[in-house]
Amino acid sequence: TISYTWWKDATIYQIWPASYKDSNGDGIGDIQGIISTLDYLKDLGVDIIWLSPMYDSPQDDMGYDISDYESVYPKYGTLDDMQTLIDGLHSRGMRLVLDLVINHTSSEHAWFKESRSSKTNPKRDWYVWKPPKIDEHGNKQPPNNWGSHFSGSAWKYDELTEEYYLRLFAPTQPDLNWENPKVRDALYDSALKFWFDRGVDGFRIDTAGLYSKDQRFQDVPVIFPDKTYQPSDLYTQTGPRIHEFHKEMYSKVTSNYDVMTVGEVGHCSREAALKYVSAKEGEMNMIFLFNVVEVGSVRGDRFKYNGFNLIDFKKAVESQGAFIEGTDAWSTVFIENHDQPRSVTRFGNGKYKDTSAKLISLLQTTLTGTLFIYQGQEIAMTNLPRSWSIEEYKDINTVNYYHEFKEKYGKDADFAEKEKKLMDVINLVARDHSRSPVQWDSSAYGGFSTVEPWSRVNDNYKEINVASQIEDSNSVLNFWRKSLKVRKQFKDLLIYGSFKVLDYENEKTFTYLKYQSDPESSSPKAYVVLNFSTDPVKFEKHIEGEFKLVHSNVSDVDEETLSPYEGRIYIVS
Ligand code: TEU
Ligand code: CA
Repeated sequence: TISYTWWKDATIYQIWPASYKDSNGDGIGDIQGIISTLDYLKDLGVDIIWLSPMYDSPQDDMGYDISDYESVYPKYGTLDDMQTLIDGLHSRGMRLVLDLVINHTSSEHAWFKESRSSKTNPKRDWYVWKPPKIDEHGNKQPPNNWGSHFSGSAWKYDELTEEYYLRLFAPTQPDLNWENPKVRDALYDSALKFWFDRGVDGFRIDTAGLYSKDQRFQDVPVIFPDKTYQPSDLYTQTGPRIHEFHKEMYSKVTSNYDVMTVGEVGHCSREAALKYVSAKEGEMNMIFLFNVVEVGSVRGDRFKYNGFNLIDFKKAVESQGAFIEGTDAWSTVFIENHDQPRSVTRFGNGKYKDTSAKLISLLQTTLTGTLFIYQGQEIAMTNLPRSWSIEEYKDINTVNYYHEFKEKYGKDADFAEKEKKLMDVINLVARDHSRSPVQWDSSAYGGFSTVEPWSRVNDNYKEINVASQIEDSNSVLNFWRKSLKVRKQFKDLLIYGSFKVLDYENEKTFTYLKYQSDPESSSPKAYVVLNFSTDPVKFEKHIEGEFKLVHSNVSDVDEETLSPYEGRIYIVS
């Protein structure tokens, strides 16, 4: 039996506030800009908005460095604007999910200012402070060899009290000490309850696996031959108390509201995933795993990229969703977000841009789990042009990586060649590609703003924008609108169904079944056929039965052949 819930049925649309829509002509997106598009989102088929951090912040990591949980970054708007957004969504039968960033705060947060002020301050152990290690030359060194996600050591030395503090991300993102119950209770009050009491319907929980650190703080094995550090998720996803902390947060706060939580864990075992999101565990409702978005990447280093292949992609799709089958757990379907490049560039093909974007829509809308789409994905916004230089990239992850790379190899005779290779990878996988302003129309700055925006608009805004696609029945936007309707129409198969790949070894096609009872039974199934290649391929009927075509991304469907990047959904009885 299927247990339907609003957060399983939903299509969730992620908004990156800085780049979505500028309503007051200061070049920065804002909450009033979001409010002005609610009918557009409703009409697209969006049920819930996930709004990335809009709290007060120095913006070093674009809002994932929060200086006051109970506030709004002034350039985005006010607490009243947030209430208008919440009410505007609820009046349309829609909902709002915010971003919960509680592994760390900004170094500008009042808590950290107190904590760093002296070793005896009552908030000293609200963060993770350690004395330096003294090396054989008598020099101060970090307490261990942990590496940051944003390059360099995971420890920042603080002159005032002559100690290091832990920062798994930027030096201005000090990790909170979750071992301290006062920290946890303060977070439950000001990061969670404050917003739940204003009608927020849930949270996307940032770095949900990192809060519990092994308190021995031992060195970890260095895994890359060039002796670079590895990021925290290779050793802090297995913190001894992580499930205890999530159970406490659920029982003390989340369980008291009709809300949902989705944890950004990224990498973990199947057992851990089931502990995080089985209903009976009482931790979180669903999980973001990075299997699909990291196909071809070297684990732990976004910019060490080995290239895409379809077989790995099929395995990643299956492992990200099928682990919940036969359990009371739930998962997510996504292929873009603010940390990922544009899917049509990464997994599609610029020469078949619209067709491959629609193919990705067929894939995403036929997979089991809660579906997330990212702003601009619905109109097939692409990565930034390869011609743009490193100066156009603003994301701390990209900028730090480039500078560290230049420090390391800048004097090499073949640096120009090495730099070109790195720019090729940055041009494919940097987080900046999803953070350029949304292209609303062909007017100046893509209709995002009336002045030059904080981040350069992609050069192709005249060809790719919402306005030109709204009226075009053959546009990617209208294809997504239909795909979302088809997903709901056959939700028992497409949202809640089981999954079986039929062509694992095929290097060009990705074909699978979605079904309710078992693949052999005569009950209706969805039969999804996707050609992820530039070649026409033979259409094979892997199963018997009456085939009814319900959606495809080409107008003339040929019985024998799939054209390049053609996809089809059949219901087979
Ligand atoms: O991301 C955590 C995370 O694992 C990724 O950021 C990844 O490690 C990073 O992109 C480096 O490749 C969450 C947020 O999604 C991200 O935007 C924040 O920068 C990060 O946490 C810190 O809050
Ligand atoms: Ca603005």
